[in-house]
Amino acid sequence: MNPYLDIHPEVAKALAQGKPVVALESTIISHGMPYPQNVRTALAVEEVVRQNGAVPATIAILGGRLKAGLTREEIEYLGQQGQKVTKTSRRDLAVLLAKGMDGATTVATTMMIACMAGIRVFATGGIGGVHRGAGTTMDISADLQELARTDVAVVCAGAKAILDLKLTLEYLETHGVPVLGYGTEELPAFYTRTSGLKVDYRVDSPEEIARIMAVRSDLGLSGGILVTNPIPEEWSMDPVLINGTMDRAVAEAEAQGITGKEVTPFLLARVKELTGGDSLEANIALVKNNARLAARIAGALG
Ligand code: PSU
Ligand code: MN
Repeated sequence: MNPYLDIHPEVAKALAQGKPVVALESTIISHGMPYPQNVRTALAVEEVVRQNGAVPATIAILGGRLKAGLTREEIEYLGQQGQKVTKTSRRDLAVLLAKGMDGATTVATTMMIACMAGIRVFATGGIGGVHRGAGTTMDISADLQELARTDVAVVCAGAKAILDLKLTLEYLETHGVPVLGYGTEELPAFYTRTSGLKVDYRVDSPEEIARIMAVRSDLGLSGGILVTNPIPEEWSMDPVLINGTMDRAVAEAEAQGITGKEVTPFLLARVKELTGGDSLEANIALVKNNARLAARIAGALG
């Protein structure tokens, strides 16, 4: 038993009975969306997981405890705290526990805690990646390295074009992370279904993804897989408009000298401001869509 980990009783019961469980991240709640839409979305996403036959486990750090599965009150608390909560990546984890602090978990730390709890499937919106200009800034999200080492399937809508998507794919290839496209050969780019880049393999059912996970486990291959699930057609945004907005946000971040862990939250907030409510609506729709697929993959794992 991990002495730092609290598994919510409903999650623990499902895991003990071999029932499907889906992990959900909390940086998307604290840093990814404004209050109160963040709380409403987090609860709605949990509901989508349930409707698709799995138990949701939203992951965070509260009072120095790793939490797999949160109460409504805990989700409400994180949503209200917003950016005051520490955005927690791998390097922060032990420090936060030692200090008894709260932390919102990124894709990287949500994967780590899911793995500690025995949860194999995780749904989010977008992952971090290689930033544009990484050749000089070396800004590469710890999410990628975590995908390389931790055995969790991450279901996302691709990554935002605030990143260098081509270099992100190169990095994942180097580190042996398969990038699967759900019903598509093309890498989706979060707000849009297209990026002009190819995924490694197209997959067409949750069962197929579960089979790939089973074979990886049989072979003793460590590391995650990335399942990219395009935003539903009706929510897909105009690529010219959204890409122009992202270019502008990236230029502003550079001009203002934003660095380190502040870069992604800054870009997310600017894109949201510049597009008004549209991007937020699209964001909520794609997270729900990913939660649905993740629940079905968890169900197919058997
Ligand atoms: N990309 C999004 N939405 C998000 C994030 C990324 O489209 O909410 C969050 C996730 O929690 C992700 C983190 O793990 O940002 C990556 O941050 P960084 O680039 O600093 O590693
Ligand atoms: Mn970074």
